[in-house]
Amino acid sequence: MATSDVNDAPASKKIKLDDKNGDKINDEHDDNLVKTLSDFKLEKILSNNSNRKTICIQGSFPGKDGIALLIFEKKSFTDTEFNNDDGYLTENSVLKYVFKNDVYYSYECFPDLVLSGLKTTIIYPATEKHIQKFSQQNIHLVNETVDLYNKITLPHIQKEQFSLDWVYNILDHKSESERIVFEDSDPNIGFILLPDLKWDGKTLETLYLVGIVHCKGLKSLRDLNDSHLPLLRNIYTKGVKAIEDTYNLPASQLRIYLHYQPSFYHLHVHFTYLKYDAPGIFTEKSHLLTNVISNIELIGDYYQRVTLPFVVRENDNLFKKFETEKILKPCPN
Ligand code: G7M
Repeated sequence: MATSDVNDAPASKKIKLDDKNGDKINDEHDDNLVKTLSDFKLEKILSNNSNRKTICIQGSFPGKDGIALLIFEKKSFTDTEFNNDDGYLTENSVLKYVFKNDVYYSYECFPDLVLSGLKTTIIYPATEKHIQKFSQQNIHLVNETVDLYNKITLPHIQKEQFSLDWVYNILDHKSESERIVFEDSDPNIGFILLPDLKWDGKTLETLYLVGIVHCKGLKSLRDLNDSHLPLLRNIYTKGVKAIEDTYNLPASQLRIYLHYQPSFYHLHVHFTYLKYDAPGIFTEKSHLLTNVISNIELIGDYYQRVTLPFVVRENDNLFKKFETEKILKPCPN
C-alpha cells in the first residue's frame, strides 16, 4: 500500500494519505494549479446548496490573473468505509458527547482526516459564463418549438457557448486519458466513456460517467435523426457492457440520458447509478437514451419537429432573449 504526505500542508494539518485503491495521489502532478488554499482570496459566495452539500465560491489567487471558482462537495458514505480497519469504526473516530435524553444519546463525531476529504473542483480562469452558471438564481421553463430553436436558441449557441477544449482534450487523449473506462475509436459510431468531473471515480453509490462521441458537429438532441441510430445504439450497448464489466452494475440499475439544453454542445450521454439523485436528472432536463432511440425509430426527424422544454437560468443571456420575445408561456400554442 503506497502512502503519501500532503507535504505543503501546515504541520498541524499534515495527514498521511493512504493509497488503498491503487490510485495515484496527484498533488505532485505537473498540471496541479495549487497545493493549499491559504492564498485563495474570497470575493463572494455564488451558491450554497444544503441539499447537495455543495458550495461554490468566487475568488482569485495572488499572482495569478483572472477569477477562480472553487467548488466543494461533501462526499457520500460508502459501505466499505464501515467494513475497513481504517474506516469510521475505529479509535480514530473521536466522539464528542452533546447530550442524553432517555435512550437517545447525541454526539458529534470527528472521524479520521482521510475520511473527511472534500471533493474539490477549481475552475481557473473562470469566464463570466461560468460565474453565471454557478450563481444562485431563479430558473424558468421554456417550451422551445422548432421555430424558436432556429430563431433564438441556435443563433445564441453559435454566438456564445462554453469552450469545448476539455472535450477535444479527452477525445485526443491529451487529458484524463488514464481515466478512460472504455473507448470505441470508430469515427462515426465510436465514443469515449469516462468518469464525469462530478464523480470521484470510486464511490459506486454516486456513480457518474459520461460517454463523449468521437464525431464532431453534433450539438445536442436537436441534431439527432435516424442516421444517428447506429451511434446511439452503440453508445447504449457498449456503455452498458463497459459499466457492467468494470463496476459490476447491470443496465437495469443505470440511468442513461442526455441533457437538453446541455452545458456543452458536443454530443455526450450521461450514465448514472439509478439510486443516485444526480444533478440534472429531472423531467425538465433529462431524456432517457432508450426513449430518444425509440422516438427516432418511430419518426426519423422527431427531434427536428418536436417542442422541447428546457430550463434556463435567469442570468443567462438565452433567458433574456426569450424574455425579450415575450414567449415565456407555460404552454406553447
Ligand atoms: O449538462 P451537460 O449535458 O452539458 O453535462 C456535461 C457534463 O460534463 C457534466 O456532467 C459535467 O460535470 C461534465 N464535465 C464538464 N467538464 C468541464 C468536464 C471535464 O473536464 N471532464 C469530465 N470528465 N467531465 C466534465
